[in-house]
Amino acid sequence: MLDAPQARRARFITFEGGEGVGKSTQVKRLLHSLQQRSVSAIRTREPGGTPKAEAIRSFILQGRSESWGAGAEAVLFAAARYDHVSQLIAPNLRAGTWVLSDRFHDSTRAYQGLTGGVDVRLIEALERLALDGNTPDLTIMLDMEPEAAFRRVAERAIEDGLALTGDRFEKEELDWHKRLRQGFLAIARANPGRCIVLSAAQSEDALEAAIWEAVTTRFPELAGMSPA
Ligand code: Z5A
Repeated sequence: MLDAPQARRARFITFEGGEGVGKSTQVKRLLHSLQQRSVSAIRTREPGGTPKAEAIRSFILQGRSESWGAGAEAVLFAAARYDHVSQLIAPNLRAGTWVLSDRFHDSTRAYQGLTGGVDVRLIEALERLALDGNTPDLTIMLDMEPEAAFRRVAERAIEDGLALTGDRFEKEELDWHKRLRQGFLAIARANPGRCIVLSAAQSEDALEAAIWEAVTTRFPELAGMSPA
């Protein structure tokens, strides 16, 4: 049972950026750093994180909603997020557990909104409903040239012995990914109190250290905790 002060300290951190920039890698590393300091924390992802949201993830990433258009897909991502927030994120934060999410609402803003052309009023209305006040305390935007990120994804596919087929977003043209990158950077500029942009074009260890510095600067209560 967690005491009340710990419950008040639980933080919600999201990782955003294009494909292959290293979000999943760094979410796992930050989770490890927090747990080493006995901070109660979980990692999750979007779309997904709960059984219902994972079902919506499969539907979208298999391309089954592609012909519906970006507006309907924004609604689908929001439906997944509604379940994810209400069933997993909010209860954990209330219980004093930190939540780290691999993508969250900024992905809808960037993919469906700024790149997909969906009206900002729809994006904002969906966001209000799905988040229900659970805005991230900190968003770490990992930024790098899409060409270099693609090489990483290709190398990962070779290492895993998989054909590089890609999901439906990975198949978009390079120019589209460059616009997506600018979209994420615009979101960060518009939300300087919440977002921090870090170069993803550095080693995993160097990026992990930069993220830890950003997290401990934002949440000084962590700075004095030594790893077990
Ligand atoms: N989407 C949307 O449109 N709207 C929304 O609201 C939401 C999502 C929530 C989900 O895909 C798709 O849904 C996504 C946006 C859309 N589009 N796509 N594609 P996903 O979750 O399957 O894919 P992703 O989020 O793009 O993840 P990813 O491709 O797995 O990339 P990553 O998590 O950023 O990278 P990684 O897996 O940590 O690393 C990739 C490889 O690089 C791997 O082999 C690592 O070992 C390597 N790596 C990682 N860091 C480094 C460094 N620093 N140096 C060298 N190599 C590294």
